[in-house]
Amino acid sequence: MPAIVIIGAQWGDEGKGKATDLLGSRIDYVVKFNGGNNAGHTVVVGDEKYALHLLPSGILSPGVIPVIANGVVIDIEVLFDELTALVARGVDVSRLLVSSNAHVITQYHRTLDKVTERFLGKRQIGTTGRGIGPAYADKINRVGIRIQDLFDENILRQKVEGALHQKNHLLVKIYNRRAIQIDEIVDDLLAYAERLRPMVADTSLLLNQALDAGKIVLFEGGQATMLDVDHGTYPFVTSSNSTSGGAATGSGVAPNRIDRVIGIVKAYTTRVGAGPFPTELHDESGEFLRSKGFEFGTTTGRPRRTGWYDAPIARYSARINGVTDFVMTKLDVLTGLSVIPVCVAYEVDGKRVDEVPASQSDFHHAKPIYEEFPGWEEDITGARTFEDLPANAQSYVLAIEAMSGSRISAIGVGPDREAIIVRH
Ligand code: 2SA
Ligand code: GDP
Ligand code: MG
Repeated sequence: MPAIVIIGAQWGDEGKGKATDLLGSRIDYVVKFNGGNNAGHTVVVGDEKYALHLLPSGILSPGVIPVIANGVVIDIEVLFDELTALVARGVDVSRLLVSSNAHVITQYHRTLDKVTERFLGKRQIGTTGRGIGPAYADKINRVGIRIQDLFDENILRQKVEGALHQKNHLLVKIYNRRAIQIDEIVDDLLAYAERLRPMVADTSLLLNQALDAGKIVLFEGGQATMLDVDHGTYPFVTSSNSTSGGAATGSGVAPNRIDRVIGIVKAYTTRVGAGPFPTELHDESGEFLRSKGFEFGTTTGRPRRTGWYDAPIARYSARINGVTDFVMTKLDVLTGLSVIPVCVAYEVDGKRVDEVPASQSDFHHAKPIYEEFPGWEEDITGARTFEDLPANAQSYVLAIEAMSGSRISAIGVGPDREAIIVRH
């Protein structure tokens, strides 16, 4: 199984780090293929807790080569801040590779992200404000700046000029802001060039050569399926392909080289930012999940919206991503509930709908149809085999597995690294 993709199967923050940990020492490369510093992955190593945003989690494992591939948008200032903070904690960051084709997030992308949100008013997406959308918009609009442009001052200046031409008009005339100076941006970017140069590589070539040599490559998805720009709840999505297909386009490794797709699901559901969320709870059960699951954004600290498990979404994810295995996290958070509802289908305009509706308006007013499962009181954080779980917890997992379209091959029962049950 040389190429493995890990993706979030809901709206993110499923705990992807746990699955990465499970694969552990067998991994040679960990590749970030989409998104940027909007991501927030909490990784616990021994007694140390790290919150990673732009860097792939492989940066924390001594034997692993971490790669930021072409599909990522890079805020270079953030990149160096994250690297410096890790170095201060004794982490060796010298193995990091960065694709020369990755795009750059600059000051004007961050500004545009914030002003666009402000002007959307009630229709806000609730972005992380990191400049992600505007940087991808420039990429698609062919006025983006790539990492390789930093090594040719003439080209860089021309590209920044091209990128700012329309934006300055917009900023000054529409948003009532000051124009951004070309020199300021060019100087900022050039100041990073020499420090960046040793990390920059043709990462697609290197990854393909690594696979040819039998190495194991793990693709680590940022955000999640329902936030994918094509397959998520558009426009309430991020601006990249966070589904498994994004691993191929975002890295230059062909789809037929990918052997396994691991979908991560939480035992319930959370979402950060605006957009439809059929099983969302606005009562004390929602508060229970938020406080017990510590559901606050890793990047922005925002409280996450919480709700019950949604089986049609898991099935949708299994289908879109080609999930070969699910890892379910945070089963322990449900301990203490007397009944646990699971959404098995929706009601749309008085009719039962078994799959995620293709029409966004239908999804916006889809009402969940619940099946209720009995809960358990026992502490399950010490369970290490499926049989260690109370009977009701076992039934909950088996019922969800039957509805979700793929096998649940591991179950997270606590935040600790070793708090996991692997099913054989
Ligand atoms: P953006 O900034 O353009 O990508 O925002 C667009 C939508 O995507 C959502 N989004 C996320 N959802 C969950 N987790 C994310 N990462 C952080 C975390 C979030 C945080 O791990 O906790 O700290 O707030 C993430 N990144 C983007 C975002 O909420 C918008 O709905
Ligand atoms: P990611 O965005 O998918 O990488 O997830 P985040 O790091 O944003 O959020 C997941 C959080 O859940 C982290 O704080 C993890 O330490 C925590 N976590 C992961 N698995 C479990 C689990 O099985 N039980 C509990 N209680 N917490 C977990
Ligand atoms: Mg996260």
